[in-house]
Amino acid sequence: MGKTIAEKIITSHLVSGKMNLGEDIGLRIDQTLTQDATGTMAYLEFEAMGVPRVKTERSVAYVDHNTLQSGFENADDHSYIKYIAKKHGIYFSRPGNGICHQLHLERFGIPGKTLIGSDSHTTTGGGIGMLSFGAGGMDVAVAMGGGEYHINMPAMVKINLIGVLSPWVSAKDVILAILQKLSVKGGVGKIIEYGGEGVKTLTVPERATITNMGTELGATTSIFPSDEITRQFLEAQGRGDCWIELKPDEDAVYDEIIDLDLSSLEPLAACPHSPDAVKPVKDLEDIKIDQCCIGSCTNSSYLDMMRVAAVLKGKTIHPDVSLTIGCGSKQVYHMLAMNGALADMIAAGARILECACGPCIGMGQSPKSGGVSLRTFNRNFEGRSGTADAQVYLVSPETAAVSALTGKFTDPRILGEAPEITMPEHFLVNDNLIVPPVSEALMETVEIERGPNIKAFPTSQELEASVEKKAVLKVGDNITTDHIMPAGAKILPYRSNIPYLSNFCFGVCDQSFPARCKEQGGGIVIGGHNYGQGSSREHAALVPMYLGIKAVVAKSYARIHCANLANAGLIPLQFDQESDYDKIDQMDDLSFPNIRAELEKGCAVTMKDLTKGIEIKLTAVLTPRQRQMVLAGGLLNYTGKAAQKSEA
Ligand code: MIC
Ligand code: SF4
Repeated sequence: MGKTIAEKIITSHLVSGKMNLGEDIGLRIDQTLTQDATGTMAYLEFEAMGVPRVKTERSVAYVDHNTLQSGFENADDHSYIKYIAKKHGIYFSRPGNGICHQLHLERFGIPGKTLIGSDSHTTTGGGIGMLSFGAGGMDVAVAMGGGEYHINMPAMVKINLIGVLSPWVSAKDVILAILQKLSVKGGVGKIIEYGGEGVKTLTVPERATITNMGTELGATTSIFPSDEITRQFLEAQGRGDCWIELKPDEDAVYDEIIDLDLSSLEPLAACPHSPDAVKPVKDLEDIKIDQCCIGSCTNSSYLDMMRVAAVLKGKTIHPDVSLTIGCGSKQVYHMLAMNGALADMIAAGARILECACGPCIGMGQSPKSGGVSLRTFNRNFEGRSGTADAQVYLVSPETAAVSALTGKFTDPRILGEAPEITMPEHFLVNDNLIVPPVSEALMETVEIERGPNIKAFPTSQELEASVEKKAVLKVGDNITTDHIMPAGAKILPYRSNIPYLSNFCFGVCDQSFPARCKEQGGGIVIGGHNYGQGSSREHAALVPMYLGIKAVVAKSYARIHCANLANAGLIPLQFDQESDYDKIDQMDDLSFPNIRAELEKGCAVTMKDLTKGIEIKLTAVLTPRQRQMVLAGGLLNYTGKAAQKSEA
């Protein structure tokens, strides 16, 4: 039987398990990436493993998230990461160089290789034919140490692209159309592979916009073939020698095939507060706007920026709109500066930001109270912009640029003929902000600097025979990691300080949550469907663990968060009967009388609601390996135990 592209890469990287749908498989990881907001914790975990030099083919530490230095904290983290990189054979991308995913595509990504990154949008690498996954920091630490990365073998879905995009309709509209069709849960447990004639009409950065937001579909990852267009992109980056061709076998079998006619698409917008609340831009045209933000790992390529500059050229932004633009990389920024496009943006009145995540993660540029903000980003979760009641819409760069001129939602097709913008034959390559690893002899001499903000990561204990706790919080469907552990300029600087971060846990839903956990000595969280969607931040598991949360009981989970819970030693439990969710109220007394023995046996878990006097059956959403991890109190304890066993 023929193989899909993803199956081919999995086959060549399979270390353990069988490629049967839903089964736990372990993959060899060729490359890793970290960013600074998750990286500090990942490197603290890596240090705890005691591996002198990373065992991957390439590991890169980027600094792109916490770049607003309004105190010593972020600068301390950057410095720590710089020294860690030097000591352990890791490439270090300095602040100012750009956003990890854009940079990885430009400078390091290789078709056919595996990549995991401590950031959920690592899936961007699928645009260049990499099998790339977002993962928790602990998983990345293990991969850097040469360990396998575990996933459940996903289903294979093909999106068959037909036709060509109409003028002013862009790759962002393609993925928004898919989100409209499939929803934020539509990709769970699936790898989405793009194929069909339409693939040839999309450049690598456009493909990367689509694979980037595969994360918003909940997909395990997304991937495009590696073809002539991929080769041209790599050659233009001076890396043509890494190209290989990758395509599915003629007789590859997919679990599902979805046809998408590119020529039928129109400019779209995801409305507040979910990436799948998608409507045509033309239906929103009465809405006045306050802000437009262009950039982020979704839409900050050279092509995106040139299109924006063409719209802005010779015009002035609307008097009521603030327009910010942040390029994805120094390469893009530099090229715009050289060819005059940057001057067109500045002249039109754009506020140019440094090459970093910036407003996408609430690092500045929060909109005014109740403000309407059009963003070319990938997430519009409530409060993520830093303004609790802001109305954030996700759109293409073309829609954002033209709307910044008119002051209201505007379909870019009103502009008439679209400018002809082509991919450059050669990108401007200057890697002077990438610090390569040093020699083994030098590595040994490196002393790591640790600022006072860097605290040791919290440790967890082995699981006890039984657990009795209160349901300290009950939440609904689609709870994001931004709800559980908010980000933003005020909190992000404390990513390496779990005790401080714990004061903000679940702040978006209920500000009294941390205090209640302290009063009650921890507890259990009750959730709905797709619990933990969004970011890969393991802080959304480590912080609840620090507050004494023992388990989450939900209707279903998002993949990365579910793995992060297990890594932290928390038990992700799922209702066998969804209607049981309605029977539990916040502050009910819950008991799990045989939890340890049940997990050891791998059987159903019994929960008693002592307040209601009822018994509820649950399933632990854990692979056999994860069950052992949870019993040991998390991945680090488990890895330590496994090491002790092999020494004995
Ligand atoms: C995000 O887009 O939410 C982030 C910030 O990039 C996160 C990582 C983090 O929380 O540091 C992600 O997507 O994984
Ligand atoms: Fe950065 Fe935003 Fe991309 Fe996350 S989604 S990596 S915050 S640009």
